[in-house]
Amino acid sequence: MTSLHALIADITTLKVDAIVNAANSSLLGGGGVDGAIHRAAGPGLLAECRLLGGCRTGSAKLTGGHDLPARHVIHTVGPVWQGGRHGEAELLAACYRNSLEQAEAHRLHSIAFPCISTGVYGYPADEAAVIAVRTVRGFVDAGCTLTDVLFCCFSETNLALYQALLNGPPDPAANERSR
Ligand code: AR6
Repeated sequence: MTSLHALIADITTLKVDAIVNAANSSLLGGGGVDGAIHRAAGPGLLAECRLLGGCRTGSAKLTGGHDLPARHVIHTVGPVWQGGRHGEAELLAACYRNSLEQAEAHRLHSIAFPCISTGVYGYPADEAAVIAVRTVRGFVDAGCTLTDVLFCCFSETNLALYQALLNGPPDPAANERSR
């Protein structure tokens, strides 16, 4: 059984098996949560990222956590919001699913997600939260190694969105993960 929780925190402070980074396709750092993760992890993270050859939008790659309290970082690249008709929802769902696949492949038990794409990339926070919760529920309901999935919010607004979704009725659109 996997428990899903939302909280407000700086994701770089969380002592979990993996934190997820909302990166860009270079994987070489940036602003927002990406910048915060690289600052807190130290130069070893950038050195490891240089070996990865970037990452496509919707995909995910795992590194060590270096100086972070988290053991690993799962880097994923969210879609840039372009109005919603350019496959953004599918790509955002793929970020969550592929990050969870990485966690499961490494037999991790706890993972924390930021609100991917909702900062610089401009994805509407409410729509992004629905996709995040739906995708994670669909994945864990099919059974996995994870015991704890945290939605790490950086604002009260986002926290309220996640709490409403997590405490609300089951989402009929939460479908089984596709492998
Ligand atoms: N802990 C948790 N959440 C945070 C933190 C933090 N320390 N800092 C920011 N957030 P963003 P994106 C929240 O812009 O939209 C970078 O330059 C933030 O409030 O970090 O996917 C990358 O290199 C927001 O809710 O990521 C890419 O170029 C969420 O994290 C680009 O930004 C995501 O905001 C990716 O844009």
